[in-house]
Amino acid sequence: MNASAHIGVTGLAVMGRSLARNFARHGYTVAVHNRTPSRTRSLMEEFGHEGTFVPAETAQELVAALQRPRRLMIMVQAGAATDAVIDEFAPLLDDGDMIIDGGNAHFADTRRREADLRERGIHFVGAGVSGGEEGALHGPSIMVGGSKESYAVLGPMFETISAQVDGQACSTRIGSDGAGHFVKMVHNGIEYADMQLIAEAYDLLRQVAGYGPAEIGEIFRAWNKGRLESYLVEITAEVLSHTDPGTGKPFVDVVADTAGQKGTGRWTVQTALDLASPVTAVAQATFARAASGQASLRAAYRPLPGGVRIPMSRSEAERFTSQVEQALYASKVIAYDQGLKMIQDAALTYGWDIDLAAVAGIWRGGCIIRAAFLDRIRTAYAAEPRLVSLLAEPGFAKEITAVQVPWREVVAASVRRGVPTPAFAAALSYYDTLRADRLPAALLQGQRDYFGAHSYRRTDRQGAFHTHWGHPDRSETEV
Ligand code: NBP
Repeated sequence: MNASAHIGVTGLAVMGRSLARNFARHGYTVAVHNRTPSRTRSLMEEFGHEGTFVPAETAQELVAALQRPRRLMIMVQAGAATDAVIDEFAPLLDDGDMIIDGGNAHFADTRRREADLRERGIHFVGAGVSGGEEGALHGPSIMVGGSKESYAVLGPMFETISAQVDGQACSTRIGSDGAGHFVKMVHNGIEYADMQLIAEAYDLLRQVAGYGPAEIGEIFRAWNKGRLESYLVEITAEVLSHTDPGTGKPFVDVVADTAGQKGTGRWTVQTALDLASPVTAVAQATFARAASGQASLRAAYRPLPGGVRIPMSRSEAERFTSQVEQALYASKVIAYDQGLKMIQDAALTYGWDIDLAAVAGIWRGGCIIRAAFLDRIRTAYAAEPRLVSLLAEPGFAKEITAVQVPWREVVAASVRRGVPTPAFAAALSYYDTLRADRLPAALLQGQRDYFGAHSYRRTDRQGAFHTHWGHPDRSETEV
């Protein structure tokens, strides 16, 4: 076989097939392969005319079709399937060849695979690909982890097929080994938080302000013209405006209210616990999905009393709507800030040199959390790469200052009326935790010292101390 292909793609389900077509539509010759050959044949039959494809029935054929250094992209199920495919292909490759895992791998797996393949002279690149099927076909956001050498070869290809915003490609090298998959994981965690915040805003507008789904759809449509402009707000308006054709009811009222998840939100929260990164909005969003699925628990709680229901006048509802917009914006800034801080924490732990301006830049297009305000986040980190928080940037600080009253009133209203707002409340509480002069963590330290002699530090002297709680004089010693 002629080694003519610029890249090979193995795994031609929804994502692999769309990415392969995207490469081919941009003029690359793409060798295509799938464990079950019927998928390869159907790709050729349906889309073979879109560009230059080289179909391969076996791993050997696929490898033989690739130009050197070989670029092989794996788009299979994350986990054991990815290991199986690596085990099959790695022995067929040579020094300097590249395996790119474009699946949703856990970053720790990517670190392990990269270290293993580096020993064997192969570049292993963990590329987080966001945007689902549409993104993969028309321009995803690509978060790449791997060696600089491999990005020098792959970067131009990824930057060609990725989404483009203001003339900039939504693909970048995030850092070495698992950095790309880590950032993709946090992207998905932020996605969970953003979706939950939007869902809570809808619930408030419905249950507190008394609007119907179609009216709320219009409200989201209007919000999408302002600072909340984003893909998620846009699709929310569409979903809320949709009427179920079978029943004539609002679509949102015929959908079972138990939310699913594929696990990347959970990974974000699990990893955040390891890093001691307080991504509380992501955690609440993940737990909110879990709570929605607790059928027997919900049945047990359902008869219990809640808050008060007070109907709102039209003008009160309009005022409340404006407050919800402000509270949603503030909470969203906090959720993104938490995610970006988690990336900074991981960068320190794993030795990644991550440019957050570049991360915000590539999230502006092609991915689910694309939003107008990411451009401001990008600008903030470009001006000050070591920015500790978005709220340390004057523009965001000014906005958060301006929404204090509505933000608090919305959370207070939700508590009074008994409408659950776990993510709104978590975001506000996080804000108040970090701005507090003194935290009750001092009391926690006292408790820990009391029952476990864990010791504490003092505000007025250096050193660690323990109080002898069991002694009548409760004397203190330095430990
Ligand atoms: P799936 O995650 O559904 O995986 C199906 C593919 O994996 C098929 O090509 C299948 O081959 C192959 N495969 C499996 Br399963 N086990 C294999 C094995 N042991 N050896 C070789 N091939 C094997 O595909 P997808 O939804 O296209 O997603 C691909 C990757 O992209 C996943 O990691 C996913 O998490 C990630 N991702 C998906 C989305 C999305 O919106 N779907 C978005 C972003 C990222 P077969 O045809 O022979 O069964």
